[in-house]
Amino acid sequence: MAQRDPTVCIVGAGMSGLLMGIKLEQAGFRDFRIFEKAASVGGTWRENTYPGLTCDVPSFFYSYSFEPNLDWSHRFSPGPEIREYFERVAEKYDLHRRITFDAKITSARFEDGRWQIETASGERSSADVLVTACGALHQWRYPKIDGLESFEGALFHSAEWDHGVELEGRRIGVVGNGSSGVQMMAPLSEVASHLTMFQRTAQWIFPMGNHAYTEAERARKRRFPFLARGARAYYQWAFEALGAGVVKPGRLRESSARRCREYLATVPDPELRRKLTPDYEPMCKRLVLCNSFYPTLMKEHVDLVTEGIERIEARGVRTSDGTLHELDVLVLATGFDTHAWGIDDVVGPDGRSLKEAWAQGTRAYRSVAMPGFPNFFMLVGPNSPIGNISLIDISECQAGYIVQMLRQLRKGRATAIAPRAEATARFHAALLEAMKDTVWVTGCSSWYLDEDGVPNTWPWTARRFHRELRRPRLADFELHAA
Ligand code: N01
Repeated sequence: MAQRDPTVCIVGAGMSGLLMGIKLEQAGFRDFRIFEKAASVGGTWRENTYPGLTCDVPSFFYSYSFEPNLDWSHRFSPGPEIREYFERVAEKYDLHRRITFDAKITSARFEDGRWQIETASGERSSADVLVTACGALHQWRYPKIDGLESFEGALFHSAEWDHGVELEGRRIGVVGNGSSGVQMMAPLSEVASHLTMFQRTAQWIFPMGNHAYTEAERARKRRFPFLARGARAYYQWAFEALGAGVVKPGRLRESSARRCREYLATVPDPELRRKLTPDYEPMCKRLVLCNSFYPTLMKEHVDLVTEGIERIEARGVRTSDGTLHELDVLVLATGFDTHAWGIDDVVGPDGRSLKEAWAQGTRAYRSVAMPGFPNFFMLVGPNSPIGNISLIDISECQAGYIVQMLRQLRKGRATAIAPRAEATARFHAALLEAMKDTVWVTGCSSWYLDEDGVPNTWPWTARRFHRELRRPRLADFELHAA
């Protein structure tokens, strides 16, 4: 069969889409295009701009391995700095010429041996290979609360921050205490005349300071880049050990849980402490790393409200005890639909859609491919290790794997490749078995769980993920020639 470079369509110019572009360039695949729904790169770091936004993975680890930033300002650097990093990388690798902005792909159908792609504006194109790089946090979730539309103050989701709204001296309410809600509390308390957090479920907090690197520390890393590489290696080791260690029963899970409990015990007011005490195990939900949240809640003008929200009214939030909490600004830090996979309509050659294939629960072959969907690959697909470790590292692993699959197409070994159904079922069965004793299924609701309560994460170590994706096992794939 003739050798030919496949054409590739990448969906999304966030962290993983940019990475895929770079990896394709480096492997000599020049015929690719990135479609981005918005007008600039950066994905979640473009969309999330709330006060106090940081990444909960240390910056030296949350950066591409081949493109270290020697000059991070903090251990957990602020969101705008991370966004600038991705913009710089896109510039450096000259990716803009490959990106079509304001082009949301709404449908992708495998017909006549190619992916036929359509954008929201009706533009059509086709490619041999479709790679989704849409991330897990791109579709924000509005809560279903009665009267939401009747609020007369400013109302917005944490991922859609309205910077035109004056915060100084206003009464601000925050619904939700995940990482987003928790991170924004300290900066909002600096400006609000009154700040109220509406908490539905208490959250475990792991105390973790956010060290600001001094000018001397930064200068040293600029001068001796191996120090930055060392910092990356250290954080990778520490967070991967922590990430894997807390998932399964064992000493690390116990000691991390103890750390959370001890930290909670430092809250002096017994009533506040009671409200903050979760009724499930630490780490069952994604761990929130923060050491400014408890001190913020202790401030005079900050309240933690645990009565359920009955409804939203013109002047504020009415809770189940009948109290009306009057507000000028209401922030919905209510998270994301983490089971929305980017494109509404992906249809394989037999007319079956991805939605139908996932009707009994999302699954994939080792997080990157799907049986019945040839030449279709995913970055940060189902069961990627999305715990408290670097998704960049994970995406690099997946992108490397996808490049190897594309080499099979280039060599002319096949025109269409998809994983075998049995191999995927085997992988998924092992995954479900390994999920059984994970901390995620110990009795809490979290964005890790699907509708059936199955975690959408990776139950094993990051090292195992690296191992399983180092080289494709071609026997697990069906290779079709035209
Ligand atoms: O969202 P969440 P998040 N009434 O789903 C509550 C990452 N991250 O945006 O626990 C009342 O964790 C809900 O309550 P409950 C990070 O990985 C990325 O905070 O379901 N409350 C919960 O408290 C993180 O883990 C960035 O009872 C309602 C909260 O809303 C992930 O994103 C920044 C409610 C949602 O918490 C998600 O964090 C920060 C209702 N009707 C975090 N509905 C980046 O920018 C929901 N809640 C990259």
